[in-house]
Amino acid sequence: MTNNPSSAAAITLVDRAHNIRRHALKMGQVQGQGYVGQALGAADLLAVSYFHAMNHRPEDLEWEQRDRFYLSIGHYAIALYAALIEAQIIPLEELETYGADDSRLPMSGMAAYTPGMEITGGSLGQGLGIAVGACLALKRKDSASFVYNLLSDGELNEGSTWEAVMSASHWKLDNLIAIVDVNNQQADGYSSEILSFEPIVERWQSFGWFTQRVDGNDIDALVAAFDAARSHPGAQPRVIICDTKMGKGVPFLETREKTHFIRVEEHEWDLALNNLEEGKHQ
Ligand SMILES: Cc1ncc(C[n+]2csc(CCOP(=O)(O)OP(=O)(O)O)c2C)c(N)n1
Ligand SMILES: [Mg+2]
Repeated sequence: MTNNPSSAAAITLVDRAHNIRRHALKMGQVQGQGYVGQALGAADLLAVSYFHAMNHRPEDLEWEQRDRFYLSIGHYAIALYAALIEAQIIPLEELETYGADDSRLPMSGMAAYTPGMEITGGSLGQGLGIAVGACLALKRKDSASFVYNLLSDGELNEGSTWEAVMSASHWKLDNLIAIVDVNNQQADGYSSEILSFEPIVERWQSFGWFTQRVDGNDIDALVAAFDAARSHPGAQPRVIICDTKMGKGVPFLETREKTHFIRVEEHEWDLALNNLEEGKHQ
């Protein structure tokens, strides 16, 4: 972030990720259900994106030189809202409106409603293509901005994703950084069993991308990968494949089966929030 308030200077990325998880759980609690497992799993990569990697100005969302964050997976909106709340782009108290009529935080993300949300995702497999178009436009404007595109392992089942993968290297889009959240889950079961995405590194490499694979819940590994993606000298797009754990930080959600969309019982929300706090102090 370019505006780093001095009071926030001591907040570490681990703290940021923790706060993102807490905001997401609190939003989930409002509805009693949701895509909470994804938010817990992706919190670390969101913390590194918003508080380490990206140049952006929370007080000036239209700043032309900003790096863009394109959320391809509309159902991950709760995760993005949590990051936007942590970045003070959305006020903390607004999380109480999550999923309500007229809220700026609908359960499935809508860019027109939510400050800081750059694209409307939801129809899987579209986000990377949108990012390719944006990267081409930025290059034509001689912009130095990067586009970060978060997509899911389920989106690797979509042919349109691979069309975009191929186009990005054809156009030598070295301003494009794709982040793939490999949680090995999708709506109908394990991603690896529904349509295997392996060998994932070799596949992206074979399409001409600078490819890294990291533990997506390891902040230090993420920082190193995001830095390397940005500074890589090759005229090629970059991808960071992040292996994440659904429900990360809340043990009883980490081990729950079928976590694509979860209902959490009323008494379990406080337990989940307590578990998260306890985990922080271990
Ligand atoms: C083109 C399209 N097909 C189907 C869906 C329905 N759908 C919504 S989320 C989802 C699962 C996608 O996999 P992933 O994003 O990896 O799931 P998660 O990790 O969140 O469980 C599906 C099939 C959709 N949104 N778009
Ligand atoms: Mg998935």
